[in-house]
Amino acid sequence: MKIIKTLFLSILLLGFVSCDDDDDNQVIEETFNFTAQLSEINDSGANGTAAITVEGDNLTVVVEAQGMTPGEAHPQHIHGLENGEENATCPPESADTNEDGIITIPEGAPFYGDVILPLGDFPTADANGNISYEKTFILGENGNPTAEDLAALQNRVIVLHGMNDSDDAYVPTTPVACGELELSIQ
Ligand SMILES: [Cu+2]
Repeated sequence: MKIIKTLFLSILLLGFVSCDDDDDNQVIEETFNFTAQLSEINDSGANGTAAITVEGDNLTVVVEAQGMTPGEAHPQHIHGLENGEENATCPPESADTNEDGIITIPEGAPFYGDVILPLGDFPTADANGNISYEKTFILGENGNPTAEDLAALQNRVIVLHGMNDSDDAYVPTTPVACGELELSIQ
């Protein structure tokens, strides 16, 4: 009789354990990693890499770029199409609709969309034109988009801006490098 009782208790206990395993009320903060290869736009000579890690409401961005205009601040953003369901892309040369040789922000917008998150403070390229940037943003705070607003980051792109025009005047808005974010499976 004692054995049966023990057995019964064991089964009951096992039952509880497996119930715990199925508990989906637990908050599990998964980490998602995204990467982008940044390629030049507008014959800027700029290129680089970007990596984004999202853990709960923390979004950390790392940008490493070369060939940027030395000593200048370079605006950089996560861009995307409305609601994030459509995949944003980097603009092809044909995006230069007025054919003046420069794809401007609005000319690129049909491909990469609006600014979803400005990656401030914008970094200044060193004397060799290199940028090394890392910052963590809290989603839903300080005017940052929520995780919901960001939607699927693999549908977003990163755009770096800022180069000299043909008169050697620095134009901070001109897109110089772009990369489509991809989810990297760890
Ligand atoms: Cu931008």
